[in-house]
Amino acid sequence: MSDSNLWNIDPIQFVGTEKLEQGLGFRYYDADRVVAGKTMKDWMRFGVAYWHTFDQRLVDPFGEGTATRPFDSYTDPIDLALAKVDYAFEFYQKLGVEYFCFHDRDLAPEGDTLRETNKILDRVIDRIEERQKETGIKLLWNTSSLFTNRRFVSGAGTSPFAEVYAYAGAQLKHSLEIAKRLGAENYVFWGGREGYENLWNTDLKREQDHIARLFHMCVDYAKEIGLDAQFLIEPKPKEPTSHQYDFDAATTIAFLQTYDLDKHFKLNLEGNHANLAGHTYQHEIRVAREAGMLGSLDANQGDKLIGWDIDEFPSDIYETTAVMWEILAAGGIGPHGGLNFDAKPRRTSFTAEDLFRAHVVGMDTYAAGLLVAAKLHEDGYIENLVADRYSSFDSGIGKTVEDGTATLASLEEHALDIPQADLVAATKSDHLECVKATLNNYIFDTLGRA
Ligand code: XUL
Ligand code: CO
Repeated sequence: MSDSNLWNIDPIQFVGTEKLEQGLGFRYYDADRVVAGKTMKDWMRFGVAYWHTFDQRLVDPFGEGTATRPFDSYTDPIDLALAKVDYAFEFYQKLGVEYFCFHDRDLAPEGDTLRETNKILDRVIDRIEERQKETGIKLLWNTSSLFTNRRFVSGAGTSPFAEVYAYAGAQLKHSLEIAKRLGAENYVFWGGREGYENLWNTDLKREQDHIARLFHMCVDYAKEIGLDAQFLIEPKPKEPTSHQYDFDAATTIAFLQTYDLDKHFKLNLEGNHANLAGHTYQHEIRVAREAGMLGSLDANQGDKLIGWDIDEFPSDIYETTAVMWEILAAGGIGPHGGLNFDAKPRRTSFTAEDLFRAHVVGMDTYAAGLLVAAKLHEDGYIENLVADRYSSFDSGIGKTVEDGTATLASLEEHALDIPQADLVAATKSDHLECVKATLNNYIFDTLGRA
């Protein structure tokens, strides 16, 4: 496997910062380089997304696919499905990533019944299992596509049609068996159509009760078959439905707590989804981290000028710095998490080589973000600034709030006679513009010397 050359490309190497022009080599990502006590590859655990990298034809809502791929000449769908596995594993090896992710339906075409579909799928799973054994490449997570096929027009676990719900459960059962067989580190649930188009014809409570039941069935079945993958829910506020139940991290955590599922699930957070919810990626990660619910990350970025989920490869150093700062603060990405490139090259960037280039840029931008974030943590710049900002809660009246002894009466006694001028004097400017400029300086300075 390792000396095959299906892609007609050499393994991607670390080349360092000699040249300014970015090509097919890593400037910053040096897999075994130790940063903040761990290798770069262990901090990030990069994954390749099967659906984008091997299936995506680079369509957009107005145009057909532009992608040219080395397996385009296959005409038989099953031959193609099997061949793609070989292309995929060579791709992971050439790029130097150790994880991959897939939906069941990314891998193989469907038959007429689920029994037939499972049979076709299992042939591809056999091939994946062989390649995993040969290469040591691991499954970061798998998932079930419960949104593409027409039957899921009104959802799967929240479908108003019981037959469709039952089918979804049956499909999930087989997907969990695959997770067990391939040793998945996590198992993801993204509710592609678990939401509504219109509230007037929707029984919101009944739909949420139904999907919670389905999640409990999954928890029970995982226990039954001895599957220890971490279960993850991936929030997204809209698209394809106009409102999705797993709107954002906070909403999803509340749902999990309401239905007594929070012990069994964590979150898989995605940059572009955060933006669609009106948040930054850092916000979503912070909310999950503080709640002990950070599971894994889908690495991509949105675009300020386009309102939909464009799944762009990460190239924004400010964002990757923020993400890696949170990950360093958490000590890692969840118990079994990684950075899965749920991303595709732009439609204009259509060659097979562009697939490698796009991943290289994503990995490099995260590696650069890690270097900057590690320097920030080493200096304690953010920690000190935040500790100072809240220091009035370390003693006096503030301390009584944090130790739980304050009451409205004690606050009144403290505040009743304080003159306005003293209250104004108790507030301090945060010099926010300088904080932002300091972050710029950390980026320029750290990478300038990387
Ligand atoms: C869709 C999305 C999915 C999930 C897995 O926006 O992010 O690809 O990651 O179903
Ligand atoms: Co995703």
